[in-house]
Amino acid sequence: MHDSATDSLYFSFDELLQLAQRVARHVGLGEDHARAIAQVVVSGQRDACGSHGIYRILSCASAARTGLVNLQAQPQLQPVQGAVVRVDAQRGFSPLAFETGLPALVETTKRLGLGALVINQCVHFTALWPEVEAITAHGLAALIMTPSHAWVAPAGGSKPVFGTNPIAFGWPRPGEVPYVFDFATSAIARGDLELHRRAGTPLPDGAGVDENGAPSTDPLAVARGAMLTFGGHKGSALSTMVELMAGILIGDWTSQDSIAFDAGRGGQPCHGELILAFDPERFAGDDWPLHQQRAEELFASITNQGARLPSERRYAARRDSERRGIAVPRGLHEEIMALLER
Ligand code: NDP
Ligand code: PYC
Repeated sequence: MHDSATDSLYFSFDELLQLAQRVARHVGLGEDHARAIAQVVVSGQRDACGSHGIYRILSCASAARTGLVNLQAQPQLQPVQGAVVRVDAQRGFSPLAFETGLPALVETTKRLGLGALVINQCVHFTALWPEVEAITAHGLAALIMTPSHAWVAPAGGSKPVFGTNPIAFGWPRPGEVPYVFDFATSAIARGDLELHRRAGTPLPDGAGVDENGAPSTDPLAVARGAMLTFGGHKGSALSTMVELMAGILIGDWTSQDSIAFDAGRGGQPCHGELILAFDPERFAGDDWPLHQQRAEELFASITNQGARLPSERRYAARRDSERRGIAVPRGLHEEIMALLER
């Protein structure tokens, strides 16, 4: 269906899933990768996540063409060591590596109360909330972080050191969608900078500096200069933590290593990811249902005053998509179809 008011086409989840899978296979990805990637980017489009929806299939295709991604990688699940489940992604895309490690993460977390899934050497271009939701679906809380490419300057500096380094958190709720937040520690995500560049629109104030360190809202100037963290020194410290915990701690690359490996080829970041899971029944003990109710009271004290919970916009978009189909801007759809001709 085409809506001329929004110039968007509307698809069912399965239609869009098949299109994304076709593109992924067309650029040379194996069947399992194509399925796992399509699931994530179509979920993003369904939830109106502009920077990490179906648009990302374009990033996936261009990354595949750099030759830096192992398109047939079979993620290797390593023997579990204590609370640490490790998957070597073999330089393939991350969604299949996450799927490979999830069952062992859930089992380990339920056994020990706390579990870590370490993914090494994955090429990463997706949002983190689909992984958070996959963990909260098991009644567990989740905390996830990952580096990216060094595009972001530390507070007080003007040279890129950090990636856009997202942090995501999820809390399971009885009979409800989970409480989830998921954001870049940069003022805006790189995906949003790209969308501004494509649309020819300025960045918000505070998003970045040009090559001379002067504040700029020009996406191209900021791409040549540096993006900035959100919240000044606070975002800068959180971003440093992501480099340490999801890079150095797990024996993997930092955002600086990732961009050095890319060497100007314009591919997607390659590094590790740290996924922590917590079993509330082990932490809170037999009184967990009581404490879970206290969490609900906390959420109510936020929403009762008109404030919203993170992910509420996303869940509302999901409901809309389920009702009337998933909207894809016509121009973006044309670009995706053109990929199939190349
Ligand atoms: P946003 O700033 O769009 O949103 C951040 C979070 O805050 C969301 O959970 C959002 O919920 C919530 N939120 C927004 N406004 C409000 C509000 N007024 N009240 C309460 N909560 C609110 O995220 P970013 O642009 O920083 O990141 C977008 C995506 O990019 C993320 O999914 C992230 O994982 C991904 N990303 C991935 C990277 C990678 O290396 N793989 C790197 C950087 C980013 P809601 O969605 O409902 O608005
Ligand atoms: O939007 O910053 C971003 C991003 C980096 C890698 C994937 N998404």
